[in-house]
Amino acid sequence: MSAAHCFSSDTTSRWQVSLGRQNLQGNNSNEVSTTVARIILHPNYDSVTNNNDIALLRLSSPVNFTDYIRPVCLAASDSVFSNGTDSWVTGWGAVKEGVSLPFPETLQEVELSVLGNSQCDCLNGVGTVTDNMICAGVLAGGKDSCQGDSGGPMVNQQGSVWVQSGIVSFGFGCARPNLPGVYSRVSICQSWINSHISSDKPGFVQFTSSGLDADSSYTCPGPPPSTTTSSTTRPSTTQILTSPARAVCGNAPMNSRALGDSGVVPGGTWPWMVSLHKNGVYTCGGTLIAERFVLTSAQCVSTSNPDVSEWSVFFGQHLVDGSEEFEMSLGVVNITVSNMTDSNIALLQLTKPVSFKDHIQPVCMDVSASRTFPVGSRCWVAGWENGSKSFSTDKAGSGLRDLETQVASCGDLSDSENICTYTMDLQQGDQGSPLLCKSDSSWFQVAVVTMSGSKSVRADVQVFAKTSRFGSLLKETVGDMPSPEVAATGNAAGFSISLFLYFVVPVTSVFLLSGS
Ligand code: 4AZ
Repeated sequence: MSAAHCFSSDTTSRWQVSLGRQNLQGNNSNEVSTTVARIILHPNYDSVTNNNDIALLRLSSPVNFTDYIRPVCLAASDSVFSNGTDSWVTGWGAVKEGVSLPFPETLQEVELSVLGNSQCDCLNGVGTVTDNMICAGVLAGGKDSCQGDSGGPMVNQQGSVWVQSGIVSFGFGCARPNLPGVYSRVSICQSWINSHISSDKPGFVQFTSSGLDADSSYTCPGPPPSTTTSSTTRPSTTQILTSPARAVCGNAPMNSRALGDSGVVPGGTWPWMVSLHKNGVYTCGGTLIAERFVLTSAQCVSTSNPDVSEWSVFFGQHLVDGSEEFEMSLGVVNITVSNMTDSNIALLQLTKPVSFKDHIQPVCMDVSASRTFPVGSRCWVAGWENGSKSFSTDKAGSGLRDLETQVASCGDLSDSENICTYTMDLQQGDQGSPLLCKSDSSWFQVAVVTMSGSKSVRADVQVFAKTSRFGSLLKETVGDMPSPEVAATGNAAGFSISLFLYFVVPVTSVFLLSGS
């Protein structure tokens, strides 16, 4: 049993399962390895919400049980895990955010307490935790599962028997205070698991917790935690562009996106989003990066000699909820395309400068590559997923959407050239859209979505070329760019014990951004 998000498909050929293993490096005298005959992903697994994040692997041949290799019991459907239930999580994942387990990568364990679903949902952002999930952690932070622990178990002891209650699934960062980790709830899946195993079914055990479950009466205290600056915490910042003063970038005064928010976005949320139309047809997303420049993917302009007269740029999208209304549009006088080896960008120079308002603002560009976006940082992609459809006469549900993700480790790939995130369901219409991450109090566009085939780190990780790669072209073409508001904010980092998944993962596999 593992997590569905560990698998990009049900293709078994590159997978191997190791059992009885203690270290990932060196010899393990008790180890047995086997290949996989079938990968069964939960049919209702949702990669956006992580709901039903469970998979079953049928091994190619039965394994013999030893003192080192034994099956765990599974929590039966009528199990109860009350707030505070003692739990253990094991794995070979990162020992804290962005820090992998040191040589020889010995299996780690951490003791955590179950946290009730209502409280966990309040803490992680209302709507993130479903009944198919179970949470555990310590509110003070410092102990958690982390990247690479996914698919591994959370177990609870009842008498002399260990019962698996959860599968490591997701969390915001690792070991941060008040952000408990989220696990797939095994007990909910009893009938689904049994339906795929005909003989030698797992041992389901009813787990019962003593004591009252305080969670059933829990309600969120105050407003849910917000990761973005809202107009209530900062005065509205309408920038007037009188030279020589530089405009401020990366301010989104109307943005109230909170942790876990993904989907159709209210007007003004991402004030730098523009939509690019070629001969009147929606073609790509783009971003306003200066009063006269828009950034998009080179693939959107495709031809080497683009005709500027075909293009128009729409600003101030979606001010009226539920309809596609734009504040205004402008033409293009010049298109500059970068000339690097894999991903490329295009810069569209506008016919006249745009005046910034609360809902029309430039995003920050890290031209000098001085910003870091550590593993676990929350980032968003905003875009019009199936663009051309969105701009048809059918206006229902056709607005700008966004997807939340987290920065993941790029493995062996250069961190200065690339940024890696957990896989999102990107569509063709997202081409040219930004990957947006906050640094201090400003929003930065860290990458442009392109639909080209891409490198891979792990099956659940997407690689983007950092926009800072194009720093010199940006400076040359755009000149002085708006700069972020100066702010000093500290970053708290906790310690977590490390865990990683049970399988020896092929470290490189070809990953293609979905272009369907
Ligand atoms: C991960 O990326 C991951 N703190 C797993 C668990 C948690 C965070 C990240 C929970 O595999």
